[in-house]
Amino acid sequence: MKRLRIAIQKSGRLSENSRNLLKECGIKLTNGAGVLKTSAGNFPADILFLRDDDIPRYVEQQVADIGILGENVVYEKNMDVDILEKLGFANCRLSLAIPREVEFTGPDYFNNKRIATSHPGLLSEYLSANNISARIEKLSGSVEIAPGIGLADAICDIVSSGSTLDTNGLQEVITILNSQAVIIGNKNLDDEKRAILSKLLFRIKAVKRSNENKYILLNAPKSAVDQICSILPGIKSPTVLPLAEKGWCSLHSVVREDDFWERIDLLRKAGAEGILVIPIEKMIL
Ligand code: PRT
Ligand code: ZN
Repeated sequence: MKRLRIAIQKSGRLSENSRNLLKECGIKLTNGAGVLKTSAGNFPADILFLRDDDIPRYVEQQVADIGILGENVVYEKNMDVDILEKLGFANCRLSLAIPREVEFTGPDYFNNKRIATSHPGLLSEYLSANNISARIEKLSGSVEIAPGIGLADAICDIVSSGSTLDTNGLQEVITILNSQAVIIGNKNLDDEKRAILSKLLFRIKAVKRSNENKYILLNAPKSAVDQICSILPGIKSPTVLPLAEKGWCSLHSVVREDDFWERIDLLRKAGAEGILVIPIEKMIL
């Protein structure tokens, strides 16, 4: 039987989340750090540990069948691969930044400026789409120090919290791209590999959904049930169970993590009590 070759980052910001995702999908990685390849014991997959920059090329050439990496690298490398699923971690953005004391006058500011970056492909695409003529200074790291040492007038770099820009006296002025970790796949997988891949993607979606949702239980007076049901759309309709105490019932439902606090406030206003919120292990629809 064939095995799906999955490339993940060897060591870096994506490694731990990538390993955890596979683990949550029931794929046990037997070997620890220091190896380049390992076999999953209980799933037809081999894992390759690579530098993230190499993953798009290896997937295009089918050295690996699929890979997990940042969208920014996928677009930067511009290889012929499919983006199969967004994974919701390693969220960041590729932005242009200039010294804090300089007044920003709009995209034209960058005309005839020198911009340091390790994302020359995405930057030059942005510049030509906006008719800006600037010089790109390609660096492989420590881009944020370039303006301070006189190497560039601006930078184009990955920003997450913004503290690196802040520490280096820079202000973020334009976001070129929002990025998160994604799964990419080779375009010519045979049927057998596609079958393994669809099994994996099914599990990944279940894990993602469980991370994005919480299970909620609460008690409420029966008279408030309709209003509470409208606050809790749930997967289908909420489960409503009678309580021993007359006139009261218990409601169970699923809420999305992102609007969770707003819903809790609305529920309390509607008369809900004893609210319990529980993480979901797996969510299969
Ligand atoms: O060795 P290898 O080539 O595999 O790894 P790498 O060093 O090229 O990449 P790595 O591990 O640093 O990042 C992998 C991916 O994580 C990136 O391609 C992004 O998709 C994503 N990611 C998420 C980030 C960040 N957040 C991030 N904050 N990548 C880099 N940074 C850096 C950024 O370059 C800057 O120096 O962190 C600094 C900014 O962070 P804040 O929080 O101060 O704004
Ligand atoms: Zn890299």
